[in-house]
Amino acid sequence: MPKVVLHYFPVKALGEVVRLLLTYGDQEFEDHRIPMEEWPAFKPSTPFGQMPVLEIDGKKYAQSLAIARYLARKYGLNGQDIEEDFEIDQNVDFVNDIRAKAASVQYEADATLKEKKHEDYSKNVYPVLLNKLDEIIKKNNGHIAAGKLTWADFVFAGMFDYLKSMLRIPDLEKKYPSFQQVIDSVYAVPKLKAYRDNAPKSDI
Ligand SMILES: N[C@@H](CCC(=O)N[C@@H](CS)C(=O)NCC(=O)O)C(=O)O
Repeated sequence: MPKVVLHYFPVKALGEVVRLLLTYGDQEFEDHRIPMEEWPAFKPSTPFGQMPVLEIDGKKYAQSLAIARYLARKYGLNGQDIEEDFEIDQNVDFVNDIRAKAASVQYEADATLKEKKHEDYSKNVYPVLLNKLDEIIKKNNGHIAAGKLTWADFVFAGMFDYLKSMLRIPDLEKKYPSFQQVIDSVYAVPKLKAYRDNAPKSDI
């Protein structure tokens, strides 16, 4: 077996999808959780100055979605043809757009502007995006794409708590039961449920 290390912060956020996919693929890995204080020293060794970074026998793989797509191909969680692959990529990009919108508020340095932006997006932006996602999932049998379990569901399940926290909607899955369906479809896989039950707890 290759030596596999996942470098990420001690949270789920953008790293969890990689942890979930490695677990799904029965790949043993070192879950290297780097505390914020140690990050400045580690940062220059990463390909883009960011994490997650997956290291396989010393080769570094960066960008969470590229890593997820790569592992999905290894473990059979991609589409069955280029049409399905396209739909998965498209809908993952949409999920990522929602995350990026919320992150643009979360990481706004000006506190007044941050609150203004949050108010505006909560009223005018998030509902449109979340309703659209709800519609997509309903059309896809409780999945993000292709009407079946794919790596797109892993992306969503992995980042869900992070997304919820940035949107400031703690009961998001109650407002949108379809979102819970996607998460449930991932953790219905026994090894993923076991992974979640034993993973270090984090709010995001
Ligand atoms: N597009 C990148 C974004 C990665 C990213 O934003 N990582 C954040 C943590 S979630 C990070 O490394 N922040 C520390 C920094 O930029 O110094 C991906 O999807 O992997």
